[in-house]
Amino acid sequence: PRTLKIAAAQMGPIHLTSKREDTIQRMLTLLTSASKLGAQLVLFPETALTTFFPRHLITSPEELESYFDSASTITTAPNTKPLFDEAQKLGIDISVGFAERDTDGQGYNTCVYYSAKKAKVIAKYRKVHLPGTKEPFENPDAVNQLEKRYFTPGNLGFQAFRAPDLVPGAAKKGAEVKAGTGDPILGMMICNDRRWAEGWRCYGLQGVEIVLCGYNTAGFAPDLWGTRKPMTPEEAEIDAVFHHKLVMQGNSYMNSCFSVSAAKAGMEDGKYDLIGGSCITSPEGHVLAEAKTKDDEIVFAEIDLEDCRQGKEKTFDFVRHRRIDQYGPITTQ
Ligand code: CDT
Repeated sequence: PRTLKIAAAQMGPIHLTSKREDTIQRMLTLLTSASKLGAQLVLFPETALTTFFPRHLITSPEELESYFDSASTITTAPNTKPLFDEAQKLGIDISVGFAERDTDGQGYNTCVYYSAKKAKVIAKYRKVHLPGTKEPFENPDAVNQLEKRYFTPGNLGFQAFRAPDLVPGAAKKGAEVKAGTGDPILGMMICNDRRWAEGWRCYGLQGVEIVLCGYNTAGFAPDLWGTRKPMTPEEAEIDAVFHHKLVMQGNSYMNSCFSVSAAKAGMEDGKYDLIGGSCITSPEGHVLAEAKTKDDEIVFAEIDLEDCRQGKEKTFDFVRHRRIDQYGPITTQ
């Protein structure tokens, strides 16, 4: 077996007025709780360090910059370093989402994977599917999602990577290393990406064993989601959680991988409700663990990566059964 203890660190609301030190302190508390359960890998949400600021039209450049961090200094900047130091001290790998300001001035909705063993960031992902609009909706009561205003679509693709020494004894060298053996094969995506089969399949084709996905999903946002039928906020939230779990379970099954999803949940900035529903799903599509609250909470499961093999080698056996000559439209339109 290649057993691994993994966790989603769901976070309750973070407000425009929240102080970074307080947010980091909450993340440290979550790490401590995860460590007590023996977690070796913990996923934090999308834009885990700030409120989900793309819901606001921010006109002050100084204010806008206060929500961005640099990927090159994320482990060393005084207002984020304590998180990575603690992860290293506890020996826990972490994946953290944040708004990235690149050296070329572009903004990206990014997450990094920090290896405790290597004491450094070993992988970075930039959100490909940016939802929402560049301009606010005309409806003054609409919930905006100005990701297309603040961010550039991700340009790093969906690159799976191995997490060194995450599973003790699993590492293998050279020709022995193939999917299903060796260090765990991971992939990261961010929120809206989870609804798109294409990203999952890119990871599936690289033998991914665990997909990590942090998210901020509005519970009620008819201008964003569309209004195919009128719903109360309560009904809309139930539907949003349903679709969240549907895509995590369905895509885990179709790519024979585990998934971990971590929400930023609850009422942010006084009136913007975000769904909870952080969960861990199995390669057979089952929910192994899920959040019970919409606040700071660790969702934990002990998994065996060998469970990916049934689907990868039998049910789907991608190499044997895929018919790539029939899939042209996927990349041509
Ligand atoms: N943060 C983020 O990507 N949220 C989106 C909202 C979708 S609006 C149609 C999500 O997919 O949950």
